Amino acid sequence: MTTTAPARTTGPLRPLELLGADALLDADERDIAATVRRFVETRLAPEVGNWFESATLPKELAKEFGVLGMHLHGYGCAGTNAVSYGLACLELEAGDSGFRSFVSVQGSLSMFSIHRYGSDEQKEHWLPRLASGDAIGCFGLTEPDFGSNPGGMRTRARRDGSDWILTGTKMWITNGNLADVATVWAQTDEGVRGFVVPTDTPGFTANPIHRKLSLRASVTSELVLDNVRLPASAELPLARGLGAPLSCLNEARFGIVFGALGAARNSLETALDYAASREVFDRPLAAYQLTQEKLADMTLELGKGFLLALHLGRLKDESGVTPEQISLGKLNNVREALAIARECRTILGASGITLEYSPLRHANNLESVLTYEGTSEMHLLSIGRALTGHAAFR
Ligand code: TGC
Ligand code: FAD
Repeated sequence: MTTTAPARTTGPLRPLELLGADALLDADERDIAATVRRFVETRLAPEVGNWFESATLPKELAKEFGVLGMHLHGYGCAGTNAVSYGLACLELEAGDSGFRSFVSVQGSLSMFSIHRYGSDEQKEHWLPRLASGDAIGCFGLTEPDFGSNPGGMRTRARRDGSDWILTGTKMWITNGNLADVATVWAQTDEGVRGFVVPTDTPGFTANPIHRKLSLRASVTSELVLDNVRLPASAELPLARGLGAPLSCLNEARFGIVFGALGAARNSLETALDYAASREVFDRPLAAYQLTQEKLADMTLELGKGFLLALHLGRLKDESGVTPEQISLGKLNNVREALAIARECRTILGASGITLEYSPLRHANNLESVLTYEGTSEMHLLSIGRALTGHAAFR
């Protein structure tokens, strides 16, 4: 059989076009990505600089995203494949990591925890309204003294008759001040358990964390649980031990594997456009070899990251993906996205330090993405354990 090689292109091309990324997706996947991309470009991108500057994210956006819990089945969720969910995360994070974070926490942490571990009553009550954005959820695992090591958590749930009483503090909780419901993880006499806590329960307080330099278009909070009394029905009946919250993290980390590439792609497209129009020493910046080396190297890393994300997505859809495989993707793609966003900022010169251009905003955001959902060090150790059989966490 003979095949004809596609004609050589002399450009200009967008970075993922050069890779031929679209040819690896089916029609539904391309449609979902295009729909989310249009929403980001028309509704979110014009406002993101203002939201970042004023450190806000309007609560009303929840009803507009249209992708909350899209990869879950039933209860008003779309039931798409994992690759489609990943592509939606990529397009959202091309706008800002804060948008992807909102969707990750709502769909992969709050909704997934209830979907996987909840009772029928909890699912029927919360999932449809979380899917539509009529309710907002958050996920409280991290504590002030226990981030990388959540197994040390001090938040305690004790029984009082058939009720539970929760006491403790959760820290760095995305959407904490916007949330109607919090999934809270606590230590009990029988090990770690999860609880579905309506945020208007007496004793529950959310305090916003101010003066962030990163992920400013996202609400981050401290949750204080001061003798919060809950009925027995608030416990997630199927969640037993630390493995339950950690399994939710796999879902959110998977979204980040794709999502971080959105921040990188948008930074690179911004730098390409700038380099094309900016004249230095009487010629476009794009025409210099040093600039082209930067652009080519970044395009290569973006493309490799996309192939890795797609590989993990296909594995997840076909046979499942292990936590260590997700660690490979999260570690690489966030690390490379951050390097790309920083390098793009250099191409923009002084203009790159303002909110007029996205790369430095993306780089600042990616500092959080590098830390949350398992720091780079945790993912290195997770890969190290898989390779050697030795756990070097402690
Ligand atoms: P270890 O002894 O290894 O494990 C305890 C139990 O959990 C199981 N397990 C997992 N299960 C499912 N998925 C995973 N990824 C799992 N990792 C471990 C394990 O098999 C065991 O089960 P069992 O039945 O034998 O008891 O636990 P360890 O205490 O040694 O800790 C391991 C370590 C360090 C990898 C883990 O604690 C960890 O992942 N730390 C990082 C914490 C983290 O990522 N926190 C994220 C909080 S949420 C967030 O950041 C949201 S950001 C907003 C956004 O997403 O946009
Ligand atoms: P630490 O665990 O104190 O780590 C500090 C440094 O020590 C890191 O570099 C770490 O890698 C390193 N380190 C730790 N242990 C080891 C070791 N064994 N060997 C070598 N190095 C080590 N959490 C939630 O539960 N829900 C949320 O919604 C949420 N949203 C977040 C939003 C933002 C914007 C941020 C920044 C964080 C959020 N987090 C959330 C918390 C996040 O998951 C934690 O910040 C993260 O897990 C790291 O914990 P830590 O900040 O306490 O750092």
